[in-house]
Amino acid sequence: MLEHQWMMSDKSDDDDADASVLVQTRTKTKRPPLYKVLLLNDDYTPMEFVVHVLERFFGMTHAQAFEIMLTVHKKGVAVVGVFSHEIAETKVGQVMDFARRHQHPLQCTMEREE
Ligand code: TYC
Repeated sequence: MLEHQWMMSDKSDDDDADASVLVQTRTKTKRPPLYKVLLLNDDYTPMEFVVHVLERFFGMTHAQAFEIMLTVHKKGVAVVGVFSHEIAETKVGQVMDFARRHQHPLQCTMEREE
């Protein structure tokens, strides 16, 4: 019985500063960042090829694709779409792979939106 005396005098186990205190925290849900997919101009990729890329991978009509292609041709670069990181990476990969397979130097990149 003497061995159990310490249990009665030990007060360090049930103070008000213990782990059973629950704190309500705010649920702050930040939306994930978006990424711009950019098409770059060059001197060699045929205009028709760029138009085809924009129709095929970015769902543009022929008229939309032609307009964006001309913007890139004149200004050097244009945003061709805004996507999640994963979708943007996929689009860039698809365009780069398609251009390489056709031996065109067309460049496509992505950039995080502000
Ligand atoms: N500048 C190219 C030409 O004159 C056409 C072109 C347009 C190339 C857009 C790339 O992203 C591009 N043939």
